[in-house]
Amino acid sequence: MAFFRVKKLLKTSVFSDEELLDFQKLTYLTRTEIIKLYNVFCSFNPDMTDPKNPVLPQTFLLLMPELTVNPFLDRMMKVFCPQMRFVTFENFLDMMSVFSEAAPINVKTSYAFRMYDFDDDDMFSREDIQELLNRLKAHNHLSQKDCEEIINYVFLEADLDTDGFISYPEFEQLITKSPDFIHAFKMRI
Ligand SMILES: [Ca+2]
Ligand SMILES: [Ca+2]
Repeated sequence: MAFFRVKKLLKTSVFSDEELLDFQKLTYLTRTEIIKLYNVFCSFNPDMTDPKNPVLPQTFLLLMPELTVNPFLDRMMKVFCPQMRFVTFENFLDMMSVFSEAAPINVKTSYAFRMYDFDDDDMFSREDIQELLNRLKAHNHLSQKDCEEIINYVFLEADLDTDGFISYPEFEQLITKSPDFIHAFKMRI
């Protein structure tokens, strides 16, 4: 199922061709996707004080079909909406760009690292992986023993310098070995 079912006209008079081109350069989205996402964003009645960059309360993300049940929604908000309580259209485009089919693996990997580094210390600890698994547990029925085995396996595979943490370069290496992980980092527009 497509992320949005919007049948509005794929037109906007808000942006000039040049501005749309700028958005295309700054994202991995096509012109059509950008206009479609703008129409979706506006359909939630945002604050249009600046019509080129409307603003919605962050709770708007909860209304999106693929996000309501996402166990990492708080982390997505943290990473993509740094001003916290609000989501601007530009924040929304950045987020949808990273989750788009066209975003390269290295970009997805970098955002995945930020999202799953729960204590924001730029390293994956055993606690970060435990938190990741806790959030997935509800879906996968993992026991604590399963979690410990997974954590041990991840560290055996990824912690190349055996310092007890997975650094970003180690995470990148892990992703090249297990590209499936990053497939979850996708949403249809
Ligand atoms: Ca961490
Ligand atoms: Ca390490």
